[in-house]
Amino acid sequence: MFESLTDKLGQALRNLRGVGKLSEENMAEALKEVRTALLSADVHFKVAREFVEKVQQQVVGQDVLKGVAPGQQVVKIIHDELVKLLGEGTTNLSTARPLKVLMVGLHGSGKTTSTAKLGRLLKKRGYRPFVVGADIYRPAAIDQLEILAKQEELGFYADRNSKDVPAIGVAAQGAAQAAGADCVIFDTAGRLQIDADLIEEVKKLRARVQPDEVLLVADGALGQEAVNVAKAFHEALQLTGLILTKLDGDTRGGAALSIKAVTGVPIKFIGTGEKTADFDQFHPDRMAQRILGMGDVVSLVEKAQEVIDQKEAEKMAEKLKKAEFDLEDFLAQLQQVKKLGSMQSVLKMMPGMSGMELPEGADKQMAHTEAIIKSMTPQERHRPEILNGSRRQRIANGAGVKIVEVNQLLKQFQQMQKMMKMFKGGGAKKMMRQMEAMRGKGGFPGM
Ligand SMILES: Nc1nc2c(ncn2[C@@H]2O[C@H](COP(=O)(O)OP(=O)(O)OP(=O)(O)O)[C@@H](O)[C@H]2O)c(=O)[nH]1
Ligand SMILES: [Mg+2]
Repeated sequence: MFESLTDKLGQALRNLRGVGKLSEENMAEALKEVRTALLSADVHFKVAREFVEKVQQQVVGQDVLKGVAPGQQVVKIIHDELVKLLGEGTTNLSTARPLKVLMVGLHGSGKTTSTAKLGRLLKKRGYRPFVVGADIYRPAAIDQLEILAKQEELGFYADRNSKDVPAIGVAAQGAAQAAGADCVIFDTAGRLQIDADLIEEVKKLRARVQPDEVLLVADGALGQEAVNVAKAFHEALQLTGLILTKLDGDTRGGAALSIKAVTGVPIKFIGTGEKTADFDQFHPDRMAQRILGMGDVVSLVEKAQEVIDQKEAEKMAEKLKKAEFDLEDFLAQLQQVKKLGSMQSVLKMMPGMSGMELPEGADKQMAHTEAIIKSMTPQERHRPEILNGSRRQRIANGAGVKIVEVNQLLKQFQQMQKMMKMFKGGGAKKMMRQMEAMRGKGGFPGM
């Protein structure tokens, strides 16, 4: 459901390329796309609005980090805001002992499976868990739980003859205590839709067993409907947490964001498959990455922050402004880009670009450029105009390339220098035209 967010973000953020400072104007469109994407992914309009406002506050006025595209920097900010939003409230389970957990949710959301999964997990954490089949409407549900309990070696209680759910709850607690269990998990019945009878029944059970946790088991693939369900359950039962199931497969976890934002109930666990082992404590940062679908943009930005020396970058910018930028500086820039990995791997980490192929041999071209500059003497790098035919041949031999490549590089560099001088002389418009003209010709790799 968040695929569209990824695509739209990718598009909107691509338009930010070349922007030096993130401003209200140049961000407006991108943020509008973020909002639209959130809305179309069934996020409540208030949540979407507040979220975008928060991101905007952080983004506007930030200098663009050297070495990352402004769009990527925005992705990082969106990511961090998502983590904050998803992570508010504790995602830890109550530490009470004995621990009593009530599982509620719609039909087929994964209550019975999650009951066994949670039992298994708590057993690993040193508890002696006991699971209770309190679904009196489907005998098969009780059998299902019993099989899972056997398989995971958990205590088990059910009363197949009783229709009195609260009484079953009380009897189960007695049985659990007698068996020396210190954790009881109640699996309850679901309905196709939330209805008054179901809520009434669970409310009574809740009153009788006084659980430490009331966990709503919600199908992660549901959209807006999941939010309504969660709201209704929360109003009736004061939920203490959520278990989002079926986050394996294509689900992007959009429901997670909506439910969490609307109800304020923290997500505590996620189900990622049919097996009892497919169950994890919830991690806001992983979920944020999943919702964004931004591959590794976030780590790319972090890497760039680490790798690219801010001071160094400022010095470069100053040189560029004064038109003192020479091939030596250019080489240093190339090497900075290289620290991020190959051009293709850098591209892969960018939103919307992962499928894009660099023109054949872009990395090779970059390597050639580097080799050419390295074959020059410091004097030549500083004053390329002294490079006559024989020097160029020597450099080509040294770099293992053809002399035309050396000529090409020098020509492009000359054009760039011209532009820098124009810029220095205030001919910004003229420079823009020049740049437009150059764009078609490939320009410098890595610039
Ligand atoms: N892929 C996947 N399937 C799951 C997950 N959790 C549960 N299921 C499957 O979803 C189906 C329903 O799961 P149950 O645990 O029976 O759901 P329930 O909420 O107890 O259903 P009722 O008792 O009928 O209300 C089963 O086929 C489970 O195997 C999950 O995290 N991933
Ligand atoms: Mg069930």
